[in-house]
Amino acid sequence: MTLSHARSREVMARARALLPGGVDSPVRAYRGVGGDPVVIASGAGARVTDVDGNEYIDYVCSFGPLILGHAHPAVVAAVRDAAGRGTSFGAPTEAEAELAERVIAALPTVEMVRFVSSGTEATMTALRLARAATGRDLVLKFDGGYHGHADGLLAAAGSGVATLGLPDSPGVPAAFAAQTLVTPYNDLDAVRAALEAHPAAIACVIVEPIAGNMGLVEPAPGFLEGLRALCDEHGTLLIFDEVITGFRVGRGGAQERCAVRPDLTALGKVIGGGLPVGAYGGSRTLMERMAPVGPVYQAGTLSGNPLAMASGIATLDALAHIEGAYARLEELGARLAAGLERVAAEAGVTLSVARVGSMLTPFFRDGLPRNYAQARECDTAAFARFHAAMLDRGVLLPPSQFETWFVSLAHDEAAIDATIDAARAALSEVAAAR
Ligand code: KE4
Repeated sequence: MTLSHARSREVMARARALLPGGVDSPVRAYRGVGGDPVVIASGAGARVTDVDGNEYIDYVCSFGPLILGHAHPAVVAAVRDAAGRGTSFGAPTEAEAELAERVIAALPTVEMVRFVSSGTEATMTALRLARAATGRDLVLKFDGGYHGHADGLLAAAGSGVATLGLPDSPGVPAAFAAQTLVTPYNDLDAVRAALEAHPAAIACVIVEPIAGNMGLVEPAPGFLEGLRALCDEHGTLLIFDEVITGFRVGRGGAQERCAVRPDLTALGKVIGGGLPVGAYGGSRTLMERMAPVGPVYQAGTLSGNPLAMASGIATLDALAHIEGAYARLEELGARLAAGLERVAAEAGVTLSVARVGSMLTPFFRDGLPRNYAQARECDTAAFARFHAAMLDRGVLLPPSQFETWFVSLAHDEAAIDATIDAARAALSEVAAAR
């Protein structure tokens, strides 16, 4: 049964004349899977409805923020209530302290935090703070790690592991990219080599403690601990980019699960509950280097916006008051992963499913990738066929093999089982298309 997408196509034709690719963020344009994106009209719980009236079980979940599902009553009420009192003041509000207290109470290494409006701002500022604190200019990131679109973080790996980065986008000056070293994820030797090749010159290592932007790639045993030790040895700060994992893989994020203590943490997504919020935090000593207390500058007209704060507070409070929330997310994620593996085996399709809690990525390759080079070996054509076949069966997946699926607390066994049934048929289509 092929769904009608006539109205989506009409809206996208109009949007393409107004917005590059008709979108405000490139991944939404479906270049990773081909075909036309569906235009979403509304969401409720685990489902979204497009402008043609087609309903989908949703695993995009806004790429992570909607851990409670769409239009959660408590979140909607909090945002409506805040809006009625005014949307922005350019002045301190109590809600910022309210959300800050919740974030600090949850994260073992965060004594002080500052809110911004996106994950990009959070990581960009964390790097600036690390550079100011160490007096060093170079930073190190990992191939396949995505930390937002700040110039210095759009750097691709240089020729060797210790060579300086190259621009990963036109418009990024070579001089900016050259301040960024890029090494393979899960490769401590490469990090050690880079630190030794640039003694006392690397301000920080920024890492996704559970990588979500290659698809989901877990840290190898000892990798994060090894980064901590190498950073300590070289006077380099360790930054955990927990924009995805913060409050997603547990109340204390990945840093609580792995018991590795970063010097700075970047946050976003869940702490805004679907409204624009990012944050960075760490020790009081480090954070009080930030203006107006210290000299390191960062600012934002809508930083700490009352509606975004209300959404974040409502989301974290709902999470905290749902008995066994993370155990439930683990249960639903495990059910989905096991079902996908089962129906792939039935269809004779090679699929390796990576999962941590309610984050998962089925990789169309034999074996779980340990880094971006291995993730890129996936059969992305097969993923594209799978994505289209699932869409046609009422399941909305992130439109790229290199993204992570998200399960929310609004998903239930019926939604998961319906997804697995759709996957059984979709994977048969993939197998037949070979
Ligand atoms: P934003 O600036 O998009 O709020 O956050 C940037 C960011 C930082 N760190 C991590 C680990 C991230 O995953 C992101 C953004 N994630 C992507 C999806 N993989 C957002 C989706 C998009 O770009 O449209």
